[in-house]
Order: sequence, then structure tokens, then C-alpha cells
Amino acid sequence: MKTVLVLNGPNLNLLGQREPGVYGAQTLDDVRQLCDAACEAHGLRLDFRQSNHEGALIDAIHEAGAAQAAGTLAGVVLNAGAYTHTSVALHDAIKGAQVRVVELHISNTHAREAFRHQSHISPVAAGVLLGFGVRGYAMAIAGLAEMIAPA
Ligand code: CA2
Repeated sequence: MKTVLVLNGPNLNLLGQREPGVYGAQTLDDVRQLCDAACEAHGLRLDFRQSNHEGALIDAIHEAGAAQAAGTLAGVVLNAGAYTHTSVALHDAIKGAQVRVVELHISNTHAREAFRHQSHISPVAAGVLLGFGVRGYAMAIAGLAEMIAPA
């Protein structure tokens, strides 16, 4: 059984506590539960993490690259939060680790402020999903399952 790493970046620990109009009312623990159900439905194991630190996210990406190369990881669902728009280091980490990443955003970043329109993740992502609310996490897991074992 392969693992999916769902990796959440800065401030996503605040989900459900503020800005429900943008991100909805569900908490990160609710998201963990819906990811668990999605993984179970696709015969995958869930590894769910959140960090506010860029270096910790980079370490997790390197670890994921090694696990994918070893055949134990299907890929990563990455909501890099605001690092999406700023982090060349995360871009380089994904490229260097040669890991399969589905970039995920709860909100439609293109319908928001101009500074959210650029992503350093998209050019190195296998797929991008945005604007579906937290249900997007389940869609991204389904997408990864499809990528590794096309129907
Ligand atoms: O839409 C998304 O998923 C984002 O990745 C969320 C990031 C934002 O910087 C990206 O542009 C788009 C923000 C995550 C912080 O979430 C909060 C949740 C509740 C209260 C405050 C922040």
C-alpha cells in the first residue's frame, strides 16, 4: 500500500478559526479526516502534516522524493500556503527530489489579489487544483491515485 503525503504550509493550522468566507469553516483536523477517507477509498495510506517553517517543508519534500524512488510513496498533495507565491527554494526542492506533486489551494488564487496569481510550485507540479474548497484535497488524492494507476 503506497502512502500519500498531504503537506500543508504556513497558517493552515488556523483553518476554520478565521476567514471562513475565503477558506470555509472546516478545521485542519476536519481536512485530515476527509483525506483519510479519500486515501482509504483509493487503497492508499495517509501521512498528513502541517508546518509554518519553509525548511521543514523542504525536508519533507526531500524525504518524499526518497520514498517515491523507493516505491513506497504515490506522491504529495501540497498546499504550500503563501510560500507558493514566494519560495524558489520549494520549487528547487520539488525539482531536485523529482517527486510527484499535486499543488492544491482551497481558494481560487487567480480570483484574489495579484500577488497570489504567481506560483513557484505550478511549473514543477504534476497537476494543479484550486478553488474547490477543502473538498479539493479529496480530489487531489483521487487525481494522484489516477496518475499512478490509470483506469
Ligand atoms: O487557498 C489556499 O489554499 C492558499 O494556499 C491559502 C494560503 C494563501 O496564502 C494562499 O494564497 C492560498 C493561506 C493559508 C492561511 O489560511 C488561513 C486560514 C484561516 C485564517 C487565516 C489564514
